[in-house]
Amino acid sequence: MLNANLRVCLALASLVLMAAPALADSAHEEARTEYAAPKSAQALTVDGVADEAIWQEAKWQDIANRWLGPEYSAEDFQGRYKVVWTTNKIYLLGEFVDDILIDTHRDPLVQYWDDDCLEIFLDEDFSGGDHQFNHNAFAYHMSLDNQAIDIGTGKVARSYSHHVESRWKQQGGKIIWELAIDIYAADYQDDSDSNTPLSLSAGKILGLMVAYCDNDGSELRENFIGSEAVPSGPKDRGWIDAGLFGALVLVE
Ligand SMILES: [Ca+2]
Ligand SMILES: [Ca+2]
Ligand SMILES: [Ca+2]
Ligand SMILES: [Ca+2]
Repeated sequence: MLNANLRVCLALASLVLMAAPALADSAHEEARTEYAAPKSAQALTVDGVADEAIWQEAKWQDIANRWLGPEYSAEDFQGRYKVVWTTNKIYLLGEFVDDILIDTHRDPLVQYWDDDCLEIFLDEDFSGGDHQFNHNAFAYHMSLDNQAIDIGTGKVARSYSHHVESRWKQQGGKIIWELAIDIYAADYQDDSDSNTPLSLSAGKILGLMVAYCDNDGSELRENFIGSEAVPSGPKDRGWIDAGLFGALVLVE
């Protein structure tokens, strides 16, 4: 039989559990964004032109948390993104203002974060946790030549460009960047050709964070600006810590 104190403790614990928001868990920082992505019946054309009707149904999410570098102006950088999905892929639309586009390191595996670079962090099962040298989550660093680079389990950078179809276009002073991304689970094997992208369905929750490395002519990137707030610790640690990612909810 439970004693009275223990019974009170258990009652309080269950109240706390009931009161907690669904997406607050110990694996993630508090106050993560929650993005509801609408489903597209058809595959989209990845061409940097957002003329598919489904894009009108998705809401914009700002990329406005300054993780590294000094204050910047609206002419220097602005960014926001949308997401839609199909059974086969996640589609991301980025809209950016960047006054100078730069790709100094022509080798895609060298200092890719110090060129202008769109970073898309994806955690297939919203598990949070470390993903530096494993595939618990991916951090696709998209270069201006549309390559996707991340660190593999061999602890060196490698190309995952076969996971991401990417095209961008300038339009009215803005960069419209459209991407289609295959989603892989944590059991992804580098150097294997038998990895299979997951089939997606409504109700699934993934971890997602989007960021931009802005360089306008410096040796190192000038700003690193992301979609999630980083309340404590190193603000640029998304490439290691999936606990910073927001929740991407797939809805019908
Ligand atoms: Ca398109
Ligand atoms: Ca800039
Ligand atoms: Ca994971
Ligand atoms: Ca730039």
